[in-house]
Amino acid sequence: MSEQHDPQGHGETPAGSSAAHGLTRRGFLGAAAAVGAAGATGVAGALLTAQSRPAGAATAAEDPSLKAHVAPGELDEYYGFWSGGHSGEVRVLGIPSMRELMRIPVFNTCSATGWGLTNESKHVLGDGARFHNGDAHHPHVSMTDGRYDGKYLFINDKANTRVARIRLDIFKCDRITSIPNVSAIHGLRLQKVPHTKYVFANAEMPIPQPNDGRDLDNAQNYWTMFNAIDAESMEVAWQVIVDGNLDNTDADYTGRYAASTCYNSERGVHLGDMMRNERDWVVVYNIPAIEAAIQAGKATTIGDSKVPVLDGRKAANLGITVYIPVPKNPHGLNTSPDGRYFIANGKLSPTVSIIDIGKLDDLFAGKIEPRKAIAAEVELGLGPLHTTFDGRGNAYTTLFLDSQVCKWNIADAIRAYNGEKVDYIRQKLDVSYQPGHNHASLTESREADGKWLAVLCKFSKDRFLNTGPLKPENDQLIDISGEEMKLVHDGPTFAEPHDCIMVRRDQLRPVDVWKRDDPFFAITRERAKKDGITLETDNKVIRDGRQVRVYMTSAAPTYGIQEFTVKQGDEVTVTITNLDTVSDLTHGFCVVNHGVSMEIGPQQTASISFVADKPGVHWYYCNWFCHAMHMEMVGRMLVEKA
Ligand code: K7E
Ligand code: CUA
Ligand code: CA
Repeated sequence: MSEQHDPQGHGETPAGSSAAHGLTRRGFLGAAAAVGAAGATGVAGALLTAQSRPAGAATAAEDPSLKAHVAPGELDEYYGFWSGGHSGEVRVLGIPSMRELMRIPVFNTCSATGWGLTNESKHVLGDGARFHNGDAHHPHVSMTDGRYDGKYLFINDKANTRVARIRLDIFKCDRITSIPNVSAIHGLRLQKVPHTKYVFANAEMPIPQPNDGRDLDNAQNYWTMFNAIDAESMEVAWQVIVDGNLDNTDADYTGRYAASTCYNSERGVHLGDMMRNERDWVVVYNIPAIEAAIQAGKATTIGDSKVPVLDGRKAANLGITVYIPVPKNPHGLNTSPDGRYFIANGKLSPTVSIIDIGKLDDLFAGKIEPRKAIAAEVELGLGPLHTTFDGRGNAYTTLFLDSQVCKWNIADAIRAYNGEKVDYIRQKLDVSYQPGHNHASLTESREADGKWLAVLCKFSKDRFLNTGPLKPENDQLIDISGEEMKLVHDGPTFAEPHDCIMVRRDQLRPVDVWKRDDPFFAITRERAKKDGITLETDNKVIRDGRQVRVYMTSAAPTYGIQEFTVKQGDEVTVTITNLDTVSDLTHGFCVVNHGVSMEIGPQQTASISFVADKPGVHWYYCNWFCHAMHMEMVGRMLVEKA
């Protein structure tokens, strides 16, 4: 197996500007070992960890992977929420076991739960129900006073320009908002303080505005926007037009600032154009100034959209944005948990830029030049993409091209930048391979606890059994509780968790059984009410022209209605209320040969609509294993010839 850099891995490297060209990974490690003692020890340790597992009985000191072992029946310390990339879903993992606990369908269609098929999920999907794909990158948990409050998880859809909310009491997506006037929502983070009032979302791709066929080939008239979505109503609160494009974003711990990286200050449309400038920038948004400008009537609207839009381009001079030049095509943007810094990750530059949040007031007041807000700009290695934190003053940055995580000390980096002779790099750990995001436990909150670090590697290559041309990605878990990072687990994943977030298990309060008045199925309850149905007791068929509404209950192992008759061509809606109150007693409803499938959890009401287009006998059955007589939980739909 080749140790050369992947050709894919080099897609973003500017020709001729990288020292990595022609250098093998092994070669680079040799070079790094010669550079710093701390780095060299780390690398050697990493190689040992990765290559030689002690045989037979071992202690946690000898085999760090034992620390991640969660015995059968024991519970994990953390919930991990993993984005599902272009599979469009969210996955729930236990940490440190890395056991997959659940999948939450969001922008995809789910054969098991009926997401995208049921009436309730179609209602959530709204306009977007016509899409059957999504590209979910950035999962983030709502906060109060800079701590995870366990209420919601938000996630973006780059593919179809949406933002979704998942309720963390039921682990279901309850709202999806399509963002107008923009294209491809990428970076997403939440206001941390005083609470998550806004979901901040970057639109990545510049487009003409309105995008109605004008200016098709005039890229100098393409623009993009920074978006704020109200976390409770899920309405778009406002949008800010910016120069360049937008990649990742984060918010501060005062509630006043958010910042985004821009890699395409050139506003180029081709790869070469986007890499012309030595520096792009970080855009900083002044949230109170934005709210004041809207109050002062400075916003406009675009096309049919009612969302207030402010002009945050440099030339507009509204005092709502500043542009801080940083090298070159930066990617990740991460706020340190002490609230002091925004860190922009250089990607095509081997550096990270540390922005002093304490200087932003002066910057917006025009008292200092933008570059004066840079506290330090230090070199870490090749292809820095994302940074995470342990709450003890250290940062961990993924080096995509070097296939490493670099642990470095923020205070020492600033001292070194100011001329002191200090080594700010603590360790470089080899990961397998080409890491994108990394994420330490509780890192986006004031409570960053420096225990576990997940590193989401884009390539697994030879780490797992060969699955043909398409290989899994590799999510590695690293113990960061000590001085030295220790690799403890390799976790193969399917396309493509970009990012994850870990929250302490006591920070979530999921329910066991649905509440009968849950708003998730309010639309169905309303319809039943109009039909004069009591969902908890009635088993009835209502005919309304060509529409047939079948209401039934379920209790293991029977449906309240075991046969119903319709006419060919009828539009049938089956609504089932699960009377079982026992935890984990989920029923399903699947009609053979009709593409009909759904989950009905304990005390849930779920409904699904379809056309009975084939005369004959069509069995329906329960497809969630519920009882010793689960196989017998069946019924017949009799369809009379038209
Ligand atoms: Cu893949 Cu956060 Cu969308 Cu970086 S992003 S890797
Ligand atoms: Cu009900 Cu299986
Ligand atoms: Ca650029």
